[in-house]
Amino acid sequence: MTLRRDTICALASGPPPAAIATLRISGPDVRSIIEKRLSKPSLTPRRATLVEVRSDDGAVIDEGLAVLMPGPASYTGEDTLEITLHGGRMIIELALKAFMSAGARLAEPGEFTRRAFEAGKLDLTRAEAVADLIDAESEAQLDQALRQMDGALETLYSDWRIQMTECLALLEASIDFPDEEDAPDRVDGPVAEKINTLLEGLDQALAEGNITERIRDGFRVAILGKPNAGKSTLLNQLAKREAAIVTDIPGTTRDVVEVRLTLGGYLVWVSDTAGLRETDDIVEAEGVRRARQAGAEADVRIWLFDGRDSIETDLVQPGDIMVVNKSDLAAPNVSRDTLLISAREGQGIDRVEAAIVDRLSRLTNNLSAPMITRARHRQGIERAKAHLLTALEHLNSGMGAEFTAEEVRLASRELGSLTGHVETEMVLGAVFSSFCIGK
Ligand SMILES: Nc1nc2c(ncn2[C@@H]2O[C@H](COP(=O)(O)OP(=O)(O)OP(=O)(O)O)[C@@H](O)[C@H]2O)c(=O)[nH]1
Ligand SMILES: [Mg+2]
Repeated sequence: MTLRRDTICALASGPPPAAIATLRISGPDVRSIIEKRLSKPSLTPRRATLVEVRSDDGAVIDEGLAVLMPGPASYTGEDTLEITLHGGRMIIELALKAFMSAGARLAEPGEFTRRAFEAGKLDLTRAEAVADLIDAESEAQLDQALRQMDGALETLYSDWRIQMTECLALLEASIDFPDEEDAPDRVDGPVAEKINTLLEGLDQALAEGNITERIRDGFRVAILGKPNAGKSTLLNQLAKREAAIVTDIPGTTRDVVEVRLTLGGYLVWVSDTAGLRETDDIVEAEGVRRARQAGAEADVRIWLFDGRDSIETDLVQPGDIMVVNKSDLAAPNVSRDTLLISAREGQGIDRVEAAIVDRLSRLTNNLSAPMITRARHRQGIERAKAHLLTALEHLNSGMGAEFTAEEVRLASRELGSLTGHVETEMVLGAVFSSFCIGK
């Protein structure tokens, strides 16, 4: 039995009031809604037509451009109407009400894309890319989303699944024809080789995934140093606003203060931290503990020194950025790769930014597309990897091809659930509920 779908409608453009608003309707009742609520009873497919939208009592709500995209050649695969009206709150509300009284209901978050997925228009990785495209705030995020939209991840996962299927074919053959001359031994070698190649690929993707998740969620940059070095002043300069409190009292910052920036096309979270020192003050001591933690978790560390103090480098690691501050008060001799700035005067901030971007581009340089961007994918790949490792163990301990095959099958299932080829309602719900309404 095929379920008769209902018709959904939603505001697909940004929050009102705005110059214009695009409403979207998709489902079997689109044509009858057009007949009931628009001033033209039918529309030429894929052609923008000027129409009036009317409420159920016939009153004109607004006039706008409507485009009918008949299924299956539409985003959702169903008949879809997109209509652009003036972007006022009242107009949008009344228009949606008019569509609802003619048979539509309000869409849930991501429901249009979910229908596209269910109509086979895109796999789950591409559906996620749609959400990422919308959310992208930096060029690197956009690049990544576009690549995923292009099917880069889907291709990677299906290649892996094909290799797993080949493994299974070998194993099945040895199960079905056990009497063939030393059959198990003949397949063990090739199967182990295939599994090892797969594991290498999975491992590489996992290693790169750390970076790509950062591209999506933002890199972490921590400003560290002694009390009063000017860390909060530097943060405020980078943020171009007074995000953190600045005073001449050492130990002013206690909590980690984070600001979100885009630098050189990357999304970055910069955190200002408590000055590192021994202290009996329990609040400050907690601040120092958090500062150390922020430093340990950061992708890029900036060590800030007061130019009048001695420069201690015990905690500095290779790749960290060394910055000497208060150049207006003292300009000590520093090594070539140490930056000399005056945070208060706003001098040299651009060089600090450039140094951050330089570190980030080094991190992202060696990435081979395609890449994993979400924790969901990393976890799926990790589970697939665990099954493959168990498969190898079974193979090596001579457990029998059935056991090895079962693990390979489970690994393949994990990848299938990433693309949506093996569907589980839970996965679909989790993916689409993070979308915005109207998408
Ligand atoms: N002359 C001069 N003073 C600066 C400069 N940068 C910061 N200061 C001053 O140094 C003092 C401390 O600055 P903060 O930014 O609060 O220092 P901090 O490193 O955040 O200090 P804690 O939060 O205590 O760890 C303030 O009085 C700032 O105005 C600078 O470039 N030149
Ligand atoms: Mg501070």
